[in-house]
Amino acid sequence: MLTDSQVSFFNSFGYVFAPEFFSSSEIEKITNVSDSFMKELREGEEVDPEKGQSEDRFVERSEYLTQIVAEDRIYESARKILGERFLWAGSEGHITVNSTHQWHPDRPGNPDEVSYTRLKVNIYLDPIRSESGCLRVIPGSHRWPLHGEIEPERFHQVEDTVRPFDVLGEKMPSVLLESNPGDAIFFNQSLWHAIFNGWAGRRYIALKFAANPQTDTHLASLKYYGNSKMFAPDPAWVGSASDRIQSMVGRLPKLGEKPVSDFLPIRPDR
Ligand SMILES: O=C(O)CCC(=O)C(=O)O
Repeated sequence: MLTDSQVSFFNSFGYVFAPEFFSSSEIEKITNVSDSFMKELREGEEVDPEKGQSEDRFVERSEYLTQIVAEDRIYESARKILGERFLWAGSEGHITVNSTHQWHPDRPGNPDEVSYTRLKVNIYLDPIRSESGCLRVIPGSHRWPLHGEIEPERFHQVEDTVRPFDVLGEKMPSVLLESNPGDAIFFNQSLWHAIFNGWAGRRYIALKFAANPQTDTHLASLKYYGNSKMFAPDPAWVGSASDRIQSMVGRLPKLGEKPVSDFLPIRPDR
Protein backbone atom coordinates (compact mmCIF):
# COMPACT_ATOMS: atom_id res chain seq x y z
CA MET A 1 0.00 0.00 0.00
CA LEU A 2 1.08 3.63 -0.24
CA THR A 3 3.50 4.74 2.45
CA ASP A 4 2.84 7.79 4.64
CA SER A 5 5.42 9.70 2.58
CA GLN A 6 3.59 8.84 -0.63
CA VAL A 7 0.31 10.01 0.91
CA SER A 8 1.96 13.30 1.94
CA PHE A 9 3.20 13.68 -1.64
CA PHE A 10 -0.35 13.04 -2.91
CA ASN A 11 -1.78 15.64 -0.53
CA SER A 12 0.70 18.33 -1.55
CA PHE A 13 1.00 17.68 -5.28
CA GLY A 14 -2.32 16.02 -6.10
CA TYR A 15 -0.92 12.77 -7.42
CA VAL A 16 1.49 10.00 -6.63
CA PHE A 17 3.11 7.57 -9.01
CA ALA A 18 3.45 4.09 -7.51
CA PRO A 19 5.97 2.03 -9.49
CA GLU A 20 5.57 -1.77 -9.55
CA PHE A 21 2.46 -1.55 -7.43
CA PHE A 22 1.46 -4.95 -8.80
CA SER A 23 3.83 -7.87 -9.38
CA SER A 24 4.41 -9.03 -12.95
CA SER A 25 2.21 -12.10 -12.43
CA GLU A 26 -0.58 -9.97 -10.96
CA ILE A 27 -0.55 -7.42 -13.76
CA GLU A 28 -0.48 -10.25 -16.30
CA LYS A 29 -3.60 -11.67 -14.70
CA ILE A 30 -5.26 -8.23 -14.43
CA THR A 31 -4.54 -7.68 -18.15
CA ASN A 32 -5.83 -11.11 -19.20
CA VAL A 33 -8.99 -10.79 -17.12
CA SER A 34 -9.56 -7.29 -18.41
CA ASP A 35 -8.94 -8.21 -22.08
CA SER A 36 -11.29 -11.17 -21.98
CA PHE A 37 -14.01 -9.19 -20.19
CA MET A 38 -13.72 -6.34 -22.73
CA LYS A 39 -13.99 -8.92 -25.52
CA GLU A 40 -17.02 -10.53 -23.89
CA LEU A 41 -18.67 -7.12 -23.65
CA ARG A 42 -17.97 -6.57 -27.39
CA GLU A 43 -19.58 -9.96 -27.99
CA GLY A 44 -16.35 -11.23 -29.51
CA GLU A 45 -16.11 -8.45 -32.13
CA GLU A 46 -12.79 -6.78 -32.91
CA VAL A 47 -12.24 -3.36 -31.34
CA ASP A 48 -13.28 -0.63 -33.74
CA PRO A 49 -10.19 1.65 -33.82
CA GLU A 50 -12.45 4.61 -34.59
CA LYS A 51 -14.60 4.02 -31.53
CA GLY A 52 -12.41 2.25 -29.00
CA GLN A 53 -14.26 0.84 -26.02
CA SER A 54 -15.27 2.34 -22.70
CA GLU A 55 -17.11 0.39 -20.04
CA ASP A 56 -18.26 1.36 -16.60
CA ARG A 57 -18.86 -0.95 -13.63
CA PHE A 58 -15.83 -2.70 -14.92
CA VAL A 59 -14.13 -4.20 -11.89
CA GLU A 60 -17.42 -4.74 -10.04
CA ARG A 61 -18.37 -7.42 -12.55
CA SER A 62 -15.16 -9.43 -12.14
CA GLU A 63 -14.40 -11.48 -9.06
CA TYR A 64 -10.66 -11.18 -9.53
CA LEU A 65 -10.69 -7.43 -10.11
CA THR A 66 -13.03 -6.95 -7.14
CA GLN A 67 -10.53 -8.80 -5.00
CA ILE A 68 -7.78 -6.43 -6.18
CA VAL A 69 -9.85 -3.45 -4.96
CA ALA A 70 -10.70 -5.04 -1.61
CA GLU A 71 -7.21 -6.13 -0.67
CA ASP A 72 -4.85 -3.92 1.36
CA ARG A 73 -2.89 -2.27 -1.40
CA ILE A 74 -5.77 -0.39 -3.04
CA TYR A 75 -8.28 -0.27 -0.19
CA GLU A 76 -5.87 0.83 2.53
CA SER A 77 -4.18 3.34 0.20
CA ALA A 78 -7.58 4.87 -0.56
CA ARG A 79 -8.38 4.96 3.16
CA LYS A 80 -5.10 6.68 3.94
CA ILE A 81 -5.83 9.34 1.33
CA LEU A 82 -9.57 9.79 1.89
CA GLY A 83 -10.06 8.95 5.54
CA GLU A 84 -12.66 6.70 7.18
CA ARG A 85 -16.05 6.09 5.55
CA PHE A 86 -14.79 6.78 2.07
CA LEU A 87 -17.06 5.82 -0.82
CA TRP A 88 -16.82 3.88 -4.03
CA ALA A 89 -17.44 6.11 -7.04
CA GLY A 90 -17.27 3.51 -9.80
CA SER A 91 -14.78 2.01 -12.21
CA GLU A 92 -13.98 2.14 -15.90
CA GLY A 93 -12.26 -0.05 -18.46
CA HIS A 94 -10.93 1.71 -21.56
CA ILE A 95 -9.41 0.95 -24.92
CA THR A 96 -8.76 4.47 -26.10
CA VAL A 97 -9.04 6.16 -29.47
CA ASN A 98 -7.82 9.50 -28.31
CA SER A 99 -4.36 10.66 -29.24
CA THR A 100 -4.93 13.87 -27.32
CA HIS A 101 -6.96 14.71 -24.27
CA GLN A 102 -6.20 18.32 -23.60
CA TRP A 103 -5.68 19.83 -20.16
CA HIS A 104 -8.61 19.42 -17.80
CA PRO A 105 -9.49 18.48 -14.23
CA ASP A 106 -12.23 15.82 -13.93
CA ARG A 107 -13.73 17.70 -10.97
CA PRO A 108 -13.15 21.43 -11.44
CA GLY A 109 -14.57 23.82 -8.93
CA ASN A 110 -14.38 26.59 -6.40
CA PRO A 111 -12.17 26.14 -3.33
CA ASP A 112 -14.92 24.44 -1.29
CA GLU A 113 -15.69 21.98 -4.04
CA VAL A 114 -12.10 21.03 -4.79
CA SER A 115 -11.37 20.63 -1.10
CA TYR A 116 -13.62 17.56 -1.32
CA THR A 117 -11.20 14.84 -2.38
CA ARG A 118 -12.14 12.50 -5.19
CA LEU A 119 -9.47 9.91 -5.98
CA LYS A 120 -8.82 8.13 -9.26
CA VAL A 121 -6.37 5.27 -9.65
CA ASN A 122 -5.32 4.66 -13.24
CA ILE A 123 -3.71 1.34 -14.05
CA TYR A 124 -2.29 1.42 -17.57
CA LEU A 125 -1.97 -1.99 -19.17
CA ASP A 126 0.50 -0.90 -21.88
CA PRO A 127 3.88 0.83 -21.55
CA ILE A 128 3.29 4.53 -22.11
CA ARG A 129 5.95 7.13 -22.60
CA SER A 130 6.09 10.87 -23.29
CA GLU A 131 5.88 10.13 -27.03
CA SER A 132 3.14 7.52 -26.61
CA GLY A 133 0.39 9.02 -24.50
CA CYS A 134 1.57 9.01 -20.91
CA LEU A 135 -0.52 10.90 -18.36
CA ARG A 136 0.77 14.43 -17.70
CA VAL A 137 -0.09 16.30 -14.54
CA ILE A 138 0.45 19.82 -13.24
CA PRO A 139 1.59 19.28 -9.65
CA GLY A 140 -0.37 21.26 -7.06
CA SER A 141 -3.14 22.25 -9.49
CA HIS A 142 -5.78 20.40 -7.44
CA ARG A 143 -5.88 23.38 -5.07
CA TRP A 144 -6.55 27.05 -5.38
CA PRO A 145 -5.17 29.47 -6.40
CA LEU A 146 -3.35 27.44 -9.12
CA HIS A 147 -6.45 25.36 -9.84
CA GLY A 148 -8.38 28.45 -10.92
CA GLU A 149 -5.55 30.15 -12.79
CA ILE A 150 -5.43 27.64 -15.65
CA GLU A 151 -8.13 28.17 -18.28
CA PRO A 152 -10.21 30.29 -15.89
CA GLU A 153 -13.97 30.09 -16.45
CA ARG A 154 -14.00 27.25 -18.95
CA PHE A 155 -11.83 24.78 -17.00
CA HIS A 156 -10.77 22.84 -20.08
CA GLN A 157 -8.18 23.51 -22.73
CA VAL A 158 -10.08 24.08 -25.95
CA GLU A 159 -7.56 25.63 -28.32
CA ASP A 160 -3.97 24.59 -29.07
CA THR A 161 -2.70 26.93 -26.42
CA VAL A 162 -3.68 27.14 -22.79
CA ARG A 163 -5.30 30.35 -21.54
CA PRO A 164 -4.24 32.79 -20.21
CA PHE A 165 -0.60 31.82 -20.81
CA ASP A 166 -0.70 31.31 -24.57
CA VAL A 167 1.47 28.22 -24.10
CA LEU A 168 1.02 25.12 -26.30
CA GLY A 169 -0.63 22.30 -24.35
CA GLU A 170 2.42 20.08 -24.74
CA LYS A 171 4.66 22.83 -23.43
CA MET A 172 2.77 23.39 -20.18
CA PRO A 173 4.99 22.87 -17.14
CA SER A 174 4.06 19.40 -16.01
CA VAL A 175 5.28 16.01 -14.90
CA LEU A 176 5.13 13.21 -17.47
CA LEU A 177 4.14 9.98 -15.78
CA GLU A 178 5.69 7.35 -18.01
CA SER A 179 4.27 4.06 -16.87
CA ASN A 180 4.88 0.34 -17.29
CA PRO A 181 2.34 -2.40 -16.71
CA GLY A 182 2.28 -2.99 -12.94
CA ASP A 183 2.64 0.71 -12.05
CA ALA A 184 -0.34 2.63 -10.65
CA ILE A 185 -1.10 6.34 -10.74
CA PHE A 186 -3.14 7.83 -7.89
CA PHE A 187 -4.47 11.30 -8.59
CA ASN A 188 -6.88 13.81 -7.15
CA GLN A 189 -9.65 14.33 -9.70
CA SER A 190 -9.39 18.10 -9.31
CA LEU A 191 -5.80 17.95 -10.58
CA TRP A 192 -5.17 19.33 -14.07
CA HIS A 193 -4.05 16.49 -16.34
CA ALA A 194 -3.74 15.70 -20.03
CA ILE A 195 -2.66 13.17 -22.64
CA PHE A 196 -0.66 14.02 -25.76
CA ASN A 197 0.81 11.70 -28.44
CA GLY A 198 -1.56 8.88 -27.52
CA TRP A 199 -2.58 6.05 -29.83
CA ALA A 200 -5.71 4.05 -30.48
CA GLY A 201 -5.65 0.88 -28.43
CA ARG A 202 -4.08 2.16 -25.19
CA ARG A 203 -5.69 0.14 -22.41
CA TYR A 204 -6.34 1.24 -18.85
CA ILE A 205 -8.53 0.55 -15.87
CA ALA A 206 -9.66 3.41 -13.61
CA LEU A 207 -10.89 3.01 -10.04
CA LYS A 208 -12.75 5.94 -8.48
CA PHE A 209 -13.32 6.79 -4.83
CA ALA A 210 -14.61 9.77 -2.86
CA ALA A 211 -14.10 10.99 0.69
CA ASN A 212 -17.12 10.87 3.00
CA PRO A 213 -19.11 13.99 1.97
CA GLN A 214 -19.10 16.53 4.83
CA THR A 215 -21.13 19.38 3.40
CA ASP A 216 -24.11 19.91 1.19
CA THR A 217 -21.75 21.10 -1.57
CA HIS A 218 -19.77 17.88 -1.34
CA LEU A 219 -22.84 15.70 -1.68
CA ALA A 220 -24.29 17.87 -4.42
CA SER A 221 -21.02 17.71 -6.33
CA LEU A 222 -20.89 13.95 -5.87
CA LYS A 223 -24.40 13.67 -7.27
CA TYR A 224 -23.66 16.00 -10.14
CA TYR A 225 -20.57 14.14 -11.34
CA GLY A 226 -21.31 10.60 -10.18
CA ASN A 227 -23.71 9.15 -12.71
CA SER A 228 -26.95 7.72 -11.36
CA LYS A 229 -25.37 4.28 -11.30
CA MET A 230 -23.05 5.39 -8.51
CA PHE A 231 -25.95 5.46 -6.04
CA ALA A 232 -27.32 2.14 -7.26
CA PRO A 233 -24.21 0.00 -6.96
CA ASP A 234 -23.71 -3.18 -8.91
CA PRO A 235 -25.77 -6.07 -7.42
CA ALA A 236 -22.61 -8.16 -7.07
CA TRP A 237 -21.20 -5.54 -4.72
CA VAL A 238 -24.44 -4.85 -2.87
CA GLY A 239 -24.58 -8.54 -1.98
CA SER A 240 -20.84 -8.84 -1.33
CA ALA A 241 -19.68 -10.71 1.77
CA SER A 242 -16.64 -8.43 2.01
CA ASP A 243 -16.85 -5.84 4.82
CA ARG A 244 -14.61 -3.58 2.79
CA ILE A 245 -16.84 -3.64 -0.27
CA GLN A 246 -19.88 -3.10 1.98
CA SER A 247 -18.21 -0.14 3.68
CA MET A 248 -17.71 1.55 0.29
CA VAL A 249 -21.14 0.92 -1.23
CA GLY A 250 -23.55 0.18 1.63
CA ARG A 251 -24.48 3.84 2.28
CA LEU A 252 -24.72 4.89 -1.36
CA PRO A 253 -28.44 4.25 -1.99
CA LYS A 254 -29.39 6.28 1.13
CA LEU A 255 -27.03 9.09 0.19
CA GLY A 256 -28.55 9.07 -3.29
CA GLU A 257 -32.00 9.75 -1.79
CA LYS A 258 -30.80 12.61 0.40
CA PRO A 259 -31.98 15.94 -1.00
CA VAL A 260 -29.35 18.53 -1.74
CA SER A 261 -29.67 22.24 -2.30
CA ASP A 262 -29.29 23.69 -5.76
CA PHE A 263 -25.75 23.22 -6.84
CA LEU A 264 -24.08 25.40 -9.40
CA PRO A 265 -20.92 23.62 -10.47
CA ILE A 266 -18.34 25.32 -12.61
CA ARG A 267 -19.26 23.52 -15.79
CA PRO A 268 -16.39 22.83 -18.14
CA ASP A 269 -17.18 24.64 -21.38
CA ARG A 270 -15.72 22.32 -24.03
O1 LIG B 1 -5.30 8.07 -20.34
C1 LIG B 1 -6.26 8.61 -20.88
O2 LIG B 1 -6.56 8.44 -22.06
C2 LIG B 1 -7.19 9.58 -20.14
C3 LIG B 1 -6.70 9.97 -18.80
C4 LIG B 1 -7.69 10.91 -18.15
O3 LIG B 1 -7.93 12.00 -18.61
C5 LIG B 1 -8.41 10.47 -16.97
O4 LIG B 1 -8.24 9.34 -16.52
O5 LIG B 1 -9.21 11.28 -16.43
